[in-house]
Amino acid sequence: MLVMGILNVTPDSFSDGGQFDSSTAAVARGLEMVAGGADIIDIGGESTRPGAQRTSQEQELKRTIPVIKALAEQGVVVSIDTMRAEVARAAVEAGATYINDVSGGIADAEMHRTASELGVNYILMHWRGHSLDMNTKATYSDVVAEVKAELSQQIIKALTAGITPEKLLIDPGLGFAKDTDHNWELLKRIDEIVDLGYPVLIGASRKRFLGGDSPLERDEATLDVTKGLIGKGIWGVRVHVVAAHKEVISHV
Ligand code: PMM
Repeated sequence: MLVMGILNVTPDSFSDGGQFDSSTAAVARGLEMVAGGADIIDIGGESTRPGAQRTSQEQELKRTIPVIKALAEQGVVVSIDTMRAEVARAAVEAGATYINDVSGGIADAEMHRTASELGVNYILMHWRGHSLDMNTKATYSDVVAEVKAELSQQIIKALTAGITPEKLLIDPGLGFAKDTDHNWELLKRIDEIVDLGYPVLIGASRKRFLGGDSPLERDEATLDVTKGLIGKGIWGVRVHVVAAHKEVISHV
């Protein structure tokens, strides 16, 4: 199981509290995660926490590109966390080799074509709408079956746009238009998502469904989720605290 370290270069990120909103600090944090064993660093310039307003494309580029360039130059495997095709393109030109699109291609009609043209890895996440009102879309009769069906639809679109199956990864999108019970049900029945046949990434780190009053109180619970995923054919976990996850995974 790979460990993807989260590097949110956003002043309003719910978990970093804006601590790493300058490029220099962000690069240092990225290198620290690499030293801790991170296989990939996922760099995002737009907050997707529930209720968040959108960030402008210009702002997103300004926050992420210098950090991507600096880390890629040092040989770090970089992923760009963006829903915008133009940001993805600039990030890949700066050295990113993964596009992590939390909207799975829904937010930007050009995304799948762009990812296909760039020929990089594309992480397609389950998504039902922007963060501002996504909680109103958390209605399912069978969350796993519906997430699976909606992921399948986007997978077909991605493949039709020319993304090759070898470059495609999927993510059930914990916390995105899902309430607490939905997230736990997805984790419990994660094998059904793995059955889709693509590498699966899981992002549970510090999310509200884990309980606790603040994100920093959720690190133990995040580790427990990762422990529970071991042996289930999961490709990677997207986490804030890299070294502890590496440790847990290596002890299997
Ligand atoms: N979660 C967040 C942002 N990007 N990307 C993927 N692939 N999966 C996720 O679950 C995911 C993501 C929101 O969490 P953060 O604000 O801690 O980055």
